[in-house]
Amino acid sequence: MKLERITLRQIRMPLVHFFETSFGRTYERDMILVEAQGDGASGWGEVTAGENPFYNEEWTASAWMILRDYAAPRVLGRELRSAEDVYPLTAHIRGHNMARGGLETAVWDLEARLDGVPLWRKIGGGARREIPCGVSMGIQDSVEQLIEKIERELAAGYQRIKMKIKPGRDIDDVRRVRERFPSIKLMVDANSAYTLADTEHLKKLDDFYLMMIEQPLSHDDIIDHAELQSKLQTPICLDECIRTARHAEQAVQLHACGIINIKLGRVAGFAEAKRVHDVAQAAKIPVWCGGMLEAGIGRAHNIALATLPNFVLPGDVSASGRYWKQDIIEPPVETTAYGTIAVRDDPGFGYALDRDFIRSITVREESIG
Ligand code: OSB
Ligand code: MG
Repeated sequence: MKLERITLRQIRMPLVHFFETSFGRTYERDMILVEAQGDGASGWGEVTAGENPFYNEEWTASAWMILRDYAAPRVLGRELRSAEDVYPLTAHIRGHNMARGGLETAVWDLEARLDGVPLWRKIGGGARREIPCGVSMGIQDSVEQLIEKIERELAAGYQRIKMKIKPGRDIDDVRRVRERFPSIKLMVDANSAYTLADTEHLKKLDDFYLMMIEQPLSHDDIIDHAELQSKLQTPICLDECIRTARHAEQAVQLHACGIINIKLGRVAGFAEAKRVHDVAQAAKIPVWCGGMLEAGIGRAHNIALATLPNFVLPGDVSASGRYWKQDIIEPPVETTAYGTIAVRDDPGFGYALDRDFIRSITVREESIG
């Protein structure tokens, strides 16, 4: 397999409802689609970076430059034995995993299409025919609003609820939600809003039999999480700070978490995501697939990833309609009445692209090669 051309397209899509985390509010997404062309076919990937460098160091504009000036030139024209080769070819770039991952996942899709097989098969998945789904609820203007929205998501069948927390919107909000829904699978995500000085405060969360507390401490920390985990009954789930399989190994060694959230972009694509998955599985740590408010391509890649065997917990991958009035794929991602997404068997990521719609929302386009 040899890449002849890589095309970047930046698309802009308003969210159906704003999404608030401890680091800010998002109303509209600016995403880069990566089309990798070679051997007479095209594969597609999506860059999951945010619009600002607040979740990690990347944002849409930085990802564009990394892809154009560093990642694409390192892969174009090379004879690739498989998509596995992309990760080492771009490993010279420090950080910028989401930019690298946008290209890497496109090459996996290309390879699957060239072989005429679904992406989930290409990556070694297929442990389940339907993936279990939860939803991630942003911070709302009031807890009443949050409760109302949770009611709707539970009625739609979603299997677990994640609520975002931040200082000032944590213990009391969680208590209200738990009182209203005594037996649902409930978890919280702090997106690095606390420090070890908040240990006594965070221990109050142990009263609400949460499934897990996601990334309470710094985005780049593992050691303090180990310290905090030793004082909490609730399992810690790591997100931001697990950027490589080596980080997963270190988290295991230090007992820093009981669960890991795997995001394709954060770990630079499928090859490293599989290695993180394998490290966690060997340590008997369950994993689930996180989300970054993806459009259809990223969502479809997440579905393929979540068919690997150790993705045993409901993830943050949910229906397109929760985010978009119209998605860039056909059909949109939909869930069953009992909160799962059926895995598709079409070649590659399994959905058709709505090219006319993509063209209509493209704000920038550039081809390399
Ligand atoms: O930490 O999981 C996170 C969205 C943007 C940035 C970080 C996170 C999230 C989510 C949303 O929780 C998951 C989704 O619904 O796509
Ligand atoms: Mg998170």
